[in-house]
Amino acid sequence: MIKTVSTTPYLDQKPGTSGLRKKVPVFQQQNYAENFIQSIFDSLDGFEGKTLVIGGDGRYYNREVIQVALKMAAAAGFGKVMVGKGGILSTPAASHVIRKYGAFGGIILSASHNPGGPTEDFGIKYNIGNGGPAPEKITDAIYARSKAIESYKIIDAADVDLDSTGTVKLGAMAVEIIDPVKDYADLMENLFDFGAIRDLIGSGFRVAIDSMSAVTGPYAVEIIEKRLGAPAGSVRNAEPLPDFGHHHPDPNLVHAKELYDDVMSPDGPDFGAASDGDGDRNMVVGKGMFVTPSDSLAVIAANATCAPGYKAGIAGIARSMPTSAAADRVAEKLGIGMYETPTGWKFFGNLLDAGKATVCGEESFGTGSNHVREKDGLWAVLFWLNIVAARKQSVKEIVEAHWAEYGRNYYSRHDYEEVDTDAANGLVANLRDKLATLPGQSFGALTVESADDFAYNDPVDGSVSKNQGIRVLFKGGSRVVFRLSGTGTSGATLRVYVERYEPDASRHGIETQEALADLIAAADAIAEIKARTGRNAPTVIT
Ligand code: VG1
Ligand code: CO
Repeated sequence: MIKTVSTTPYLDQKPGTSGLRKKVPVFQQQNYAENFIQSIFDSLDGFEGKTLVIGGDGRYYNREVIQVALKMAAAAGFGKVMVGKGGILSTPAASHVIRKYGAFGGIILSASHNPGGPTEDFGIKYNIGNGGPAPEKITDAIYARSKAIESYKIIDAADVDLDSTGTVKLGAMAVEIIDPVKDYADLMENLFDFGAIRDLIGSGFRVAIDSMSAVTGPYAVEIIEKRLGAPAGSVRNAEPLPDFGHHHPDPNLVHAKELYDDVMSPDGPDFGAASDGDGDRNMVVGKGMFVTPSDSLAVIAANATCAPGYKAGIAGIARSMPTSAAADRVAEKLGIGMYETPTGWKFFGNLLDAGKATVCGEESFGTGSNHVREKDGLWAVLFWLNIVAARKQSVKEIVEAHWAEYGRNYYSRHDYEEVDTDAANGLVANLRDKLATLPGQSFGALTVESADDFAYNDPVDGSVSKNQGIRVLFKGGSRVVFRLSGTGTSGATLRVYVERYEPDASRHGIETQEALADLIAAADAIAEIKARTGRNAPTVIT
């Protein structure tokens, strides 16, 4: 019943920041998905008879690849596969299921915040037994294998019905179709004070959640409406659609603008939140206050003990290098460890496993903790609701009080999307060449103090990751960071991260872009962005 099919390698299956992401037509090439899945299995040891978790964000091509992955897992010798009903599992829920049931690992089918549909994006990611994204050692092995693969194994069998829960046999392997929501919702109920949040909502505090027609819909309806008692309809765009309703499922001020405008309107909700395609990102907005993801990490860390699951305090904080240093000030005050990692959640896994960090965050709308090994959108939303309920203050009051206590890190990211790849590579190469000569140079009133290409030494396993983003630090503590995206699927995306620390509370009310204007001009002067990309303005500002 097991067939061995011969194949030829594709040379472009290098996993990026978060798995392999390509346009659907690329994945639809003959044996493309099969090659990559076999390359994953060939890079792993000792899974015979063990359990694999499979789920995805419901985007176009999800169901087809799940059927292939199931039949290949059976041929590879897994004992059991657990799949979310309908092929659905949000990324944090998949991480939790892997951990809770002691699975060997998991395959998550998602291209996260990238659009979905027949000509849009698809992705495959492998997570290890701790529930987190495979570390570079494994993704490098998968890539190497994909360039040499000559055959894959698959069993000949009918498709599995993904729409009814229960266990069926696929060859010698068991396939258990599970409720994708329940385990995750139970976990959230254990971590947060649902009673206090229920009382807050019962007292008339209005919550609006935009699931952006992506995977979090069923989770948010169960948790926010059913368990926490928010009125029906509090979760909008709650049905996961294969093309996300033609939207970009990226929760930020550009793509979740409708929700933002709604919360900012005089009779709009008190609290708004949105999640991305696979449910690991979050945007939090309070009336009159958009919370930057970097601030969100800092506020959550500073108020962690409000939530029952974190009552004992946190052991440490980790953030990606481009994320603002707002959380560093909290760590300093709490006297706990602070870790600065490269972009991408895979770098947090070791710190979480070793108990060095409890909460982690990225500027890209990602926050999470040691409850799973992925960032977690709804977790962050619930944490905020828990803090609001415990402090009996609005989001705006909480953030302003935080700035008054710690100072404010003005922060913005400018993305230049679908830039010509050669132009983007040239820009970065030019920056690298300049690094040594930048210190001492002035741009307007700003003088460069130091400049480097960020390298990370993992304090747990000693591995080194180089070339993780170019940092230019100015005297006084402001900085700009440049790096190329590792999740895009067409051309290159240049990300420019800009940050200024302002301790003076009387200067905390400035509009962000205005507060950063001189740094934005310096970034252009240093990297020659306009000249090299031909762009006058960023595509997306967050
Ligand atoms: C982006 C973000 C990064 C995040 C990654 C995956 O990567 O910047 O912080 O971890 O997406 O998030 P890049 O390489 O494009 O900058 V998700 O929600 O796609 O799983
Ligand atoms: Co995501």
